Amino acid sequence: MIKLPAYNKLAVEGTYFDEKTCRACLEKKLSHFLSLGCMPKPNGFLTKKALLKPEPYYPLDAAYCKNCGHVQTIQIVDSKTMFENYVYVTAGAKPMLDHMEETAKELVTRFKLNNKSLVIDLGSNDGSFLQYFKKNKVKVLGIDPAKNLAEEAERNGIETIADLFTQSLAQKVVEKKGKADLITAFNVIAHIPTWFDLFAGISDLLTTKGVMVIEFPYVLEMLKKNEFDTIYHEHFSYIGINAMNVALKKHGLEIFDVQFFTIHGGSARVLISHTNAYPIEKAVKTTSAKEKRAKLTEAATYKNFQVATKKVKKDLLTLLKKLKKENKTVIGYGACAKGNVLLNYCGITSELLPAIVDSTPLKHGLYTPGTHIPIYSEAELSTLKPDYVLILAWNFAETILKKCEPLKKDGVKFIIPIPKVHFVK
Ligand code: DWN
Repeated sequence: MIKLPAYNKLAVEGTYFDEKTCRACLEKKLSHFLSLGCMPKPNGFLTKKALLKPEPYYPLDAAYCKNCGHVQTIQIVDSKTMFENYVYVTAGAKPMLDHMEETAKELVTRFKLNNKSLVIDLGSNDGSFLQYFKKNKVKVLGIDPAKNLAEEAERNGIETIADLFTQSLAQKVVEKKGKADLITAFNVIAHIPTWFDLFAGISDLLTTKGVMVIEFPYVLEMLKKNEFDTIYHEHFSYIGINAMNVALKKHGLEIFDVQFFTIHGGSARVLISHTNAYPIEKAVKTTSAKEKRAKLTEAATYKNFQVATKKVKKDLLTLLKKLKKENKTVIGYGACAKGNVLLNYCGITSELLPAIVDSTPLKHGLYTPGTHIPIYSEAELSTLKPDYVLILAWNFAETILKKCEPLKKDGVKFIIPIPKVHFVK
């Protein structure tokens, strides 16, 4: 039985339930290792009017499975509540678009996709990823629960089903469109709580030699780099290949290749097929052995994570309070889900961080969930006259710093909060 810290019940307004079963192996051997307190929806950006209304809060705790080493959140918030109207837009981050374009080219070549092939993207967002396949004359279909983004994708010429992916939806797609030669799911699988329904659907939807390509922030990177702010209610799972294979094998699927990328703080990309459809690449064996050495099923592996998380909170608050006392202005860069987790966990409001700039037009004029910090366009950064910039989207620090070269030359200093609070040299 998991013993959770008592929460201030008054803060907890949202509806959720505590998951006691491992998402990957279905064993009831979860062990709690992190509490981040009560959180609003990570992408629950607010209009000015909505600031006056109560916001649903949910406790946020993480656990690992003592049986298979899978890492997951304990509290499960209803997917529709979180994803139905979504303001995270793939096109908001150019490095992600470049990464997707590169990936589409590689997959079209590797699997000889052509105008007879069907590619389906799960969590297709605004259709950005599928555009690159469409350019290669491949047939495409998007599936995403966010109605607002599905409409945007349709406007971009990408046929999209606005719904959550389930096995029954997969079967309807097979009837209408046939089976898929390639299914992609980039930064999506962590957002799907029902892995068994998901992988049953994939098994039905893939052709005999069909391939599913899943990309996700890699659990060993998260633990190594203390990326606690990537733990939030949208991310039900924090994924390694050994635990994922446990779930896949129950549906006659397996991982036959794995690659690693620096995007999103360190991501893994796995290629999945029906069992024995492709030879298992050496990278799968070496990665599996690395995960075994990481002892993901043992308490000792997680014991420093909460300590390091508390240290980021203490150091960041000390620094921001010191700068405020010195009448220095600190502006945030990147109105992102991980930034909202960090700000809510630390209790940082517009008193210490008066504004945040972001490249996503959908977010301009909105306010951050829980902390109510106003969001401006990147072009307004200089008019906000920062002495310091706190890079909340630290996973894109390189791109952001390039954009801020002129400010850097004017003496503006840059702070990155993860893995520990530090200044950019
Ligand atoms: O899994 C998820 C990841 C992939 O994306 C989703 N659950 C939600 C979202 O998480 P996030 O909001 O933390 O993601 P990003 O992509 O790290 O957010 C970056 C934010 O920074 C975006 O709002 C765009 C913004 N940005 C910017 O203002 N200037 C990004 C770049 C590259 C820039 O130059």
